[in-house]
Amino acid sequence: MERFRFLTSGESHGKCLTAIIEGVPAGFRIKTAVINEDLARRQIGYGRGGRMQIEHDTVEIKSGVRFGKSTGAPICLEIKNKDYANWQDVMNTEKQDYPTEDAIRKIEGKSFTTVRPGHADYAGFVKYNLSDLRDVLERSSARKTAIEVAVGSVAKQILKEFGIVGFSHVIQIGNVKLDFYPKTYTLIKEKAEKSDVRCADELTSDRMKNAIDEASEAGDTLGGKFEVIFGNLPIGLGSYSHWDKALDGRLAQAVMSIPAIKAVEVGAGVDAAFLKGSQMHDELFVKNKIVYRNTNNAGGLEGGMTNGETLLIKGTMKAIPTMRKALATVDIKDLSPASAHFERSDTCAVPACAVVAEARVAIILTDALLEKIGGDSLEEMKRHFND
Ligand code: EPS
Repeated sequence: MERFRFLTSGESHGKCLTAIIEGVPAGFRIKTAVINEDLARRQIGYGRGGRMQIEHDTVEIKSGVRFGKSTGAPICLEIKNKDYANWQDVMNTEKQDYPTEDAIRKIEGKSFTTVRPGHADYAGFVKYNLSDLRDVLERSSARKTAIEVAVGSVAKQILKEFGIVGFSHVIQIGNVKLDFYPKTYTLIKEKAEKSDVRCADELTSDRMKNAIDEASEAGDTLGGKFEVIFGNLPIGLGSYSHWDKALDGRLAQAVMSIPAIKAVEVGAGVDAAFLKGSQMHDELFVKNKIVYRNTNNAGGLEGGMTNGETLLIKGTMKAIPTMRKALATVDIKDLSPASAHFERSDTCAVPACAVVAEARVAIILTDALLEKIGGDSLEEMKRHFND
């Protein structure tokens, strides 16, 4: 069974972020410029912190692609952290036997022991038996989602060959909700791409930005909600035959494991609780031998499989736990009461998170497509797809 899978490595302020993707069949056009566009989309977003001014994320394809086309070999991607220039002493991978006084000052300056409630700090410190929470922060940071977006961009380039396309948009920040959706998905996409909070309505975008400003002034942070939409999916990706083959479960895991996600919904999602069977289920009709439906409460998934309708996934992100308004916590040095650690962070990262979720969904869909149609080359996949 063909699989599209990947591993990443890299710390927030380390040298670079790396991914190795396995399972890209030969013959696909993989464009660096397209990956870089997606990386830039992740960086945009009102409410982001100072780091986004330092980084201009660009990818280097290091293997698995020749003359712009995949060869079937593993693809290695790398994004350099520009900020590493300022962290070389702190993030050095080698043990320094005689560190300079300057290096010691820098390392101590970046060490911390006051747990941030809501972050990975406390459980990470206990689990890995660490003494400096810097070691937890560096890998648990959402910085690693940059390389995941690069992997997702490769997946999107594969899906596009089969006409499968998708996007993401923000539907809530704090208590500001998108109430009026533009009529078509094309319009939602166009408008969301133009908004610096990825929201498809200008007035709502402005209200979202005001909410971010207010939170920022108060030293607070904001969460929200986004939607990922993919269309033109063939029927039958995923399966009802076993729990781990169900596509809804695989998509939920992919979105749920993005840092700070607290809920994932498919189609009507949590509103399904309020709907009677007669209101919830999408009736089928036929015209000219083509089956169609007028509603999509199922969000494109029935029985853990794509059903030919548009895939609709929502994600809820909690407010970022690194806050100027310090919460009560403990110091792990001596378990004394303390104020939580603060360092440069974002006030709101929901727009960026939407782009990350779009990438994760694309990865799962590519895996499921390969699983269904198989093939070691684009040509072979196309033959299987059209059969
Ligand atoms: C991020 C980079 C980080 C943070 C953010 C996401 O940069 P720095 O820590 O250097 O400011 O802006 O990470 C977090 C908020 C977090 O809690 O991990 C990025 O590239 O997305």
